[in-house]
Amino acid sequence: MTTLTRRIVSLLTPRGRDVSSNAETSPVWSCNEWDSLEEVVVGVVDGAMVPQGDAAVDAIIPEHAEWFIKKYGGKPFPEEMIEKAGEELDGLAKVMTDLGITVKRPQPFDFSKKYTTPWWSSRGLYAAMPRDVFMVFGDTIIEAPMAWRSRYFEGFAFHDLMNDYFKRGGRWLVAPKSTMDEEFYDKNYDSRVPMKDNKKQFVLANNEIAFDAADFVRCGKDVFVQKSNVTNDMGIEWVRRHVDPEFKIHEVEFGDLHPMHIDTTIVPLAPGKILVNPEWVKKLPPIFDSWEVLTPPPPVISEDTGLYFSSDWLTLNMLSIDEKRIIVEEQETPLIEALKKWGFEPIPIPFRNFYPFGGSVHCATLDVRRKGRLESYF
Ligand code: ABU
Repeated sequence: MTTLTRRIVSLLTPRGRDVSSNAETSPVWSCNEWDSLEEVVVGVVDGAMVPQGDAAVDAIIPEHAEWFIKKYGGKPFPEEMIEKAGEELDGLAKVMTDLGITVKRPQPFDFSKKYTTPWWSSRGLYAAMPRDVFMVFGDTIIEAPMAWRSRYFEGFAFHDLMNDYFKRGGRWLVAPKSTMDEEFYDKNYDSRVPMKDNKKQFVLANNEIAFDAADFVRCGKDVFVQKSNVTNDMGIEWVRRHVDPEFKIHEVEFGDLHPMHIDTTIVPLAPGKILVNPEWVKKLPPIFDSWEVLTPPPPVISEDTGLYFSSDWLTLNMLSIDEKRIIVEEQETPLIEALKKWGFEPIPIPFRNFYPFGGSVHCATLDVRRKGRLESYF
């Protein structure tokens, strides 16, 4: 697009802005999950705390993990777990640095410090999962309000980075915080009865804005979001109203009965190629009709895989370096073989010790800059 055309487009678009005009110059630019990665934030587990159950935490804790929360809730994660997961995060950072990608890490932050709002008190969680807190739409970083009390101030652990992106020309939009008071959570929600009258139930009342960024997945101009135990209707509507009008937000629903984050449910890997969770996705919305749907083998998990804050499907929580290369956990060998068969080039790394913190490689990262343009793939 020439400068003159850009200028005309910017005069014509409803908010007077051409999103793509900053694609070359902004430190922030990412429109999908697969364009060539140039800069990424990798989380840290230093000082990670186990959350003290609030209703939204309780809503997603698997029964087999309740003992862990009872034992450690409100206390630091055991030192050995932090050490091993920290080594894996450093390894992930090194793999990407060696690939020529700029890697940034969050600043030290004291998550053990108790804080008090007018409604409740809590301690923090961690800065392990930048994906949960931030998402990038073109040249704009959106900071999510979150829905766990232990994550109320989590964004601040990344503010040195965000301030720097802002100073260098990036746009940074912060969603309004909710009170997270008693009314914010639905008192009648019972995680053992996640369906009522054929309708999925969620722990969040819809009285204030709530979303985690990881409930959104980007395919250029089309962005997909699910309602979950951390994302409500008001949160989705806030994003819809505040992103540039080029982005279309599609709400989707799948079969996960305790949903929290969409990045183990549908995983777009390249234009026209999407990996889907076979347990939860029986049918994709018609917009994907022209896309190739890839069905992965079951995850590799053993008795000692401590999945305390997630489903069994962290296997799908991968990070694309580009349309071919994908970073994937090294023990997920059936998936690695399937990816090769489909023409991808998996890059296996050890990441098992990170699983007990609730995510894998996708959760642990935020792709701040990818090459490419804002396009429609449908
Ligand atoms: N934060 C990713 C976890 C999603 C899942 O439990 O499958």
